[in-house]
Amino acid sequence: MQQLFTLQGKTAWITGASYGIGYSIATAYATAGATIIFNDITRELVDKGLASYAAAGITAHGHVCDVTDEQQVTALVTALERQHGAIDILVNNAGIIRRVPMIDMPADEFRKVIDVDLTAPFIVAKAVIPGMIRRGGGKIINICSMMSELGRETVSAYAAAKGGLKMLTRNIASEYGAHNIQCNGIGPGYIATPQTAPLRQPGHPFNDFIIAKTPAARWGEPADLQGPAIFLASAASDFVNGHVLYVDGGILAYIGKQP
Ligand code: NAP
Ligand code: GCO
Repeated sequence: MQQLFTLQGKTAWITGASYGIGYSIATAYATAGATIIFNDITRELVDKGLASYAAAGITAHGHVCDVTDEQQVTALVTALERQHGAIDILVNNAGIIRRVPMIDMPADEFRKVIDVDLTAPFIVAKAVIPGMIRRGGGKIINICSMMSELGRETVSAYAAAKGGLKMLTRNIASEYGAHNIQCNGIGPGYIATPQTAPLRQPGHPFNDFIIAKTPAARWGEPADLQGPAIFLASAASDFVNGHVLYVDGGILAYIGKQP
């Protein structure tokens, strides 16, 4: 049964994984036997990530690549496939958020969020899928969000992107399932990372709100995503396709604690 969950001999590329959720998923994959490739947008971040992986005893391969730049992505995939062979597992993790009331948000800022959170997963998956087809299959995992299902004030661009990412996930599953490619999503709840640090400040009303909205009565930790990520990257999920696995402590199931 353990063989179902091993990643031994697999090559995994996790985008934007110098820290945060991507780093946590990458360390779990390394522990499960995978070779780890990650990218980030600056040399400084990649070096920071390499140091973190090394401190955890992991020999990771780090590359500077802006996932919104199709030329950079295509060149990196060519180099990775030459060095490692086809990429077995892709995690589209890189993402940004801008919390601005919609009517105050400049269109170019809206486009930037869509570019990173939706267009980039398209660009990276488009570059990786041909190699997966040649190799006889692969796993694609898109990091979606509560905002793939729910809206809230100030996150219109992010919700639009993550809602689209859910449907892109389903479409890749539909279009490439016949090539033994499984494409699924992970929908984290509210996780304690730099991205949510502004919401977790002591006394911030949103902090209390999320605790009341989460049956687990706590913020998630990046480590909470490791088991689900291994499941979706392993043979254990070979007949799971087009699914978004919500790892949210129960938020989507719960009306919230009575004040
Ligand atoms: P994070 O701490 O902000 O990390 C995001 C990573 O992506 C950073 O390393 C960032 O680099 C990188 N990145 C951003 N734009 C990039 C680009 N154009 N090219 C390459 N790398 C880029 O975020 P996180 O909390 O770990 O979240 C990771 C993913 O999970 C995101 O897709 C996010 O939307 C999603 N998510 C997060 C939560 C949560 O509660 N934290 C919940 C649900 C879903 P920089 O430092 O240069 O920006
Ligand atoms: C926000 C938060 C959320 C989380 C996550 C929830 O401002 O509402 O940043 O969007 O990042 O996406 O799943």
